[in-house]
Amino acid sequence: MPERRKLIVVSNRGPLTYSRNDAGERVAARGGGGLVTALRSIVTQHDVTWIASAMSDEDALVSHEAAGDAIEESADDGSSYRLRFVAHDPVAYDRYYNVIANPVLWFVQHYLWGLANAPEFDHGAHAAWTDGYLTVNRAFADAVVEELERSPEAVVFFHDYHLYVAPRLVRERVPDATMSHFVHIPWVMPDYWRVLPEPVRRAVHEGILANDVVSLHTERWCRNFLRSCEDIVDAEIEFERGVVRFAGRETAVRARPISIDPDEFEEIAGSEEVRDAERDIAAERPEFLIVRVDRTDPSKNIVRGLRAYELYLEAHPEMYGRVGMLALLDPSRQDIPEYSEYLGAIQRAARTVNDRFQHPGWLPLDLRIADDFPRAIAAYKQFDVLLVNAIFDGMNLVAKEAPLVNTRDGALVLSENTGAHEELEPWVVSVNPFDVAGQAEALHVALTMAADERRGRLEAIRRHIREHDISTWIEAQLRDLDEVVGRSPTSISA
Ligand code: ADQ
Repeated sequence: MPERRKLIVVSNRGPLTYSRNDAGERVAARGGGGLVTALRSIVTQHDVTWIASAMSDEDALVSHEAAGDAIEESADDGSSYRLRFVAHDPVAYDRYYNVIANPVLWFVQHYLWGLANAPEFDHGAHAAWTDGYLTVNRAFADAVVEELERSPEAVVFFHDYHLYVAPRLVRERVPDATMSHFVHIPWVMPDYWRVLPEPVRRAVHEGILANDVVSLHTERWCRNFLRSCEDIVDAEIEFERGVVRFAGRETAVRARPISIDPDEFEEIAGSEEVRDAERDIAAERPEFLIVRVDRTDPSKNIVRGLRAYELYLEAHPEMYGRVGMLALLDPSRQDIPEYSEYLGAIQRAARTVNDRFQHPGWLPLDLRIADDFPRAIAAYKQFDVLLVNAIFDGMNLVAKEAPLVNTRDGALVLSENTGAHEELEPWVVSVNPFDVAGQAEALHVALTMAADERRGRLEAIRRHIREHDISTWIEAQLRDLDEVVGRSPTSISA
């Protein structure tokens, strides 16, 4: 067993959120999303204080009742942890989340703009930066500083693009804090960061460089990070060692690919709810089933994936009636216009496929837009081909989860721009996310791959995931922190 450590985990979304049920009682629901899924196991292994935004009115009330302090919570397996909600001003939070974090930073870090028409960084965006993103980051930094006063030996573990500025604000007040930041999404080339006004892109880089360690999923994102630190804030870089020197400090940059908890996942796959959903899918499925599971996010490239399936059907009339695609899409970020428009585009593309090809007794594409986790896991068990064609994706956990529980020796068609591709490349059918003709051909290759070939590849993926699971990921990051702790300030200010 690894040594138990005091950790302060800081992320926008917490592991659970409270609401009231019909009887007026307070109930907790598990938070969704890749980050929370991945981090949940950390509370069982270490002494964790988790700082997160109050997402609901009830969360804010919980925070108010605790006078802003943490409450004791327990994980599914009974291990206890401290949970501290930060209740933000609703207008500041809306600007931070719905104007800057998701429509700006997420879009930058997945190259989602064609620059001829977007973005326009207007007065509203400038105000959202100063009176939204910075305000919320300041509130997070205040909470971290208070927790460090309580437990000075704790290490701080920041997560993701919502919190780029907070580390610097903590460093200014607690110079010897030990801090690490994990970025769950890609890091883009320096010139794309120049879409953002100079003070904004500078604040992002200066903020994150206040950490002792910055980790990303892949070597590719690390290289981009090092290059952009050199270019945007003129930092001194040692590319070979993965070190950035800036403002008299050193930051180590490491590739630490996130993973899953295989045992927990197999348990979920065997649950009653998932087996019920699987029976439904099995009763309706055609001979060959292509599956995709995504949030309705433009970065996931769903529209091009549907177009590729249309091209595949056009080229393979022999498969009519025998093949089907099941697209399980969790509606995401619908308060943001780009996301609601994207959902419309998905529905139109789906309509085109079915209008062109369906005939009595055969629906080529079954599109389900719903938040239905058990059905998603049931589909993981049933696919013959899993399609993951993201434009860019930090890792993509679906590509790791689904092969683990699949029961049909299914094949994985995987975008070369996902973090998962850096690990799984030898065993997947690789696709370029923009090449819809190539994706159509890849579907054909995957659907006609010999059975022993499919089985061999799937087993190799499973072995890799078991050998590189979520605890490996967490322990690697704690080791990275151990390496930097104890460095004297003089030895780092070269
Ligand atoms: P996401 O963009 O959310 O994550 P992904 O990695 O595919 O993408 O994770 C989605 C997760 O949600 C999976 O664990 C999946 O099982 C789960 N899920 C699917 N349907 C669900 C539902 N209806 N309810 C709840 N959960 C559901 C971001 C980055 C990724 C990175 C992860 C983790 O964009 O690149 O892999 O964080 O770092």
